[in-house]
Amino acid sequence: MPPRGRLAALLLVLLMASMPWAPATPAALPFSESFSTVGVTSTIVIGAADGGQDDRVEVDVDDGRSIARVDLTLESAALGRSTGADLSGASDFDAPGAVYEGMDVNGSTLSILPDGAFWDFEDPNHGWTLGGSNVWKRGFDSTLGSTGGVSSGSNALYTYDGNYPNGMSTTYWATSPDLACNGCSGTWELSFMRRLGVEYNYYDHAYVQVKNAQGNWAQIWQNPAATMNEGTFTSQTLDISNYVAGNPAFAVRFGLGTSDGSATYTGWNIDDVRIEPNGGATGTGEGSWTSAPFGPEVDGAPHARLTLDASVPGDAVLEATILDALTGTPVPGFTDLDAMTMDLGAIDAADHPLLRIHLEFEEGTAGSPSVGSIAYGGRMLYDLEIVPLASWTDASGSDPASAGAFNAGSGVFTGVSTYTSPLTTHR
Ligand SMILES: [Ca+2]
Ligand SMILES: [Ca+2]
Ligand SMILES: [Ca+2]
Repeated sequence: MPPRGRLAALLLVLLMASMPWAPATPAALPFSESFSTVGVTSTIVIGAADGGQDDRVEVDVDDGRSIARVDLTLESAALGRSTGADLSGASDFDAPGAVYEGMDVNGSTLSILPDGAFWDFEDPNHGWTLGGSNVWKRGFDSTLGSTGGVSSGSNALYTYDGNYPNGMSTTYWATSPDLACNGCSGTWELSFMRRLGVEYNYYDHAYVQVKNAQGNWAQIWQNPAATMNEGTFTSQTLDISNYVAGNPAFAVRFGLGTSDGSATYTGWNIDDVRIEPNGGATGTGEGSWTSAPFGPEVDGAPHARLTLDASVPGDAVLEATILDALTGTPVPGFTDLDAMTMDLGAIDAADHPLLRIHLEFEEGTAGSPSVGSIAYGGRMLYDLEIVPLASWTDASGSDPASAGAFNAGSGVFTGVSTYTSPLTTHR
C-alpha cells in the first residue's frame, strides 16, 4: 500500500504587473510578508490539509494602473520523511513536557485515574448484596455489642447475631457492587477491618473472593488450618492487582460456610472495606492532559491531520483543544473539539510552529473516556519499504541476521524460508 501522505503544496505566485504598482500595507493580514516587490516571486505554503488554502494573497492596484497578467504555479513539496508521528504508551503520555492532572499516564491508554471504592457501612444504601436469609446483616452482632461489633461508626457487616449454626450446607456471600476499573493498572489493594471467628478449615469455612476481568470469581483468601477466634478488629490487606487491571466490573465478596456438625464461632465481622491503588491515589472522575510540544521543529512532521484513537462511552466527555506551545493560548478554531479527527493543516506553521494538544476527560455513567494513541501528520507510522530487513523474524522467532540467512552488508537473504515483518501501524 503506498503511503497516504498528503503532499504539502507550494504555491508560487508570480505577479507581473504591466506597470509598477505599490500596494498599500494591508491592515489585517497576519502574514509578516504583507507586500511583495514587483517582478519578484513570492512563495506561499499551503497547508497539507484536504482543501488546503491560503487567504494571505491580496493585490492592491492604484488608481490609473492595471495588472496585465498574474502567473501562479502550484507545486507539491516533498515531505521531509514518510514516517508519521504518533503519541502512544506511557513514554509519550508521561513524556517530559507533558502536563496532566487526575490522569493515569502509566498504562497503554491515557485515562482518568479510577475512583477506587470505600464502604464504612454507615449508609444503609451501601449497595452490597447480602446472601442468605438472616445470615449476613448490617449493623453489629448483638452478642459483641455496639463497641466490639464495629470498627468505625455504629455499623459493620456481620454474620448471625451470635455464632453461625452447625451444618451450614452452602457458602453465603456478601457481595460488593461492581467497580468499573477499565483504566486500572499498577498495584491495587483490598483492605478491610476484620474480626473473625471460625473453626479450623477442615471443618468450617470462610472465604474472600474477587471477580476477575473475565467475570469469574477467584479466591484470594480462606481461613487457615487453625481455629480463629479474634477478640478485636485488625486491618487486613490483600493484593488484587492481577484482578483489577482492565476489569470493567471488578467486585469483592466475603463468604461463610459450609460448617460441620460441632463447634461454632461468631463468623465474619467486616468494616471499612477499601479498594484502591497502592498509595491511595484515586481519581475524581475528571482529568486533563496536555501533550509535550510537537510540530515541524520537534519531529519534522508538518501540521496536518490529527487523529485520536479514543473510546468515549455513552455520555462521557472527551474534548480537545489545540494550543500554541509558545504562548499557551488556544489556536482559533481549535477549542473544545469533540471530533476524533481534526485538520491541523489549516494552522499556519509560520505563526504557530509548535503546538500542544490539550485533552479534557470526564467520566460518564457508562465509564470513562480513554485514548490509545494520537497520530498526526496523517501518514503511515511505518512505511513498509523502510522497515529494516534485520528486524524481520524467521519461523523460529530469530532475526534473519542471527539466523545466518540474511547478510546485512549485501541486504540479501540466502536459502528458502519464511520471514515475518515486525508489526507495523498504518493510518
Ligand atoms: Ca462502620
Ligand atoms: Ca464447626
Ligand atoms: Ca456472629
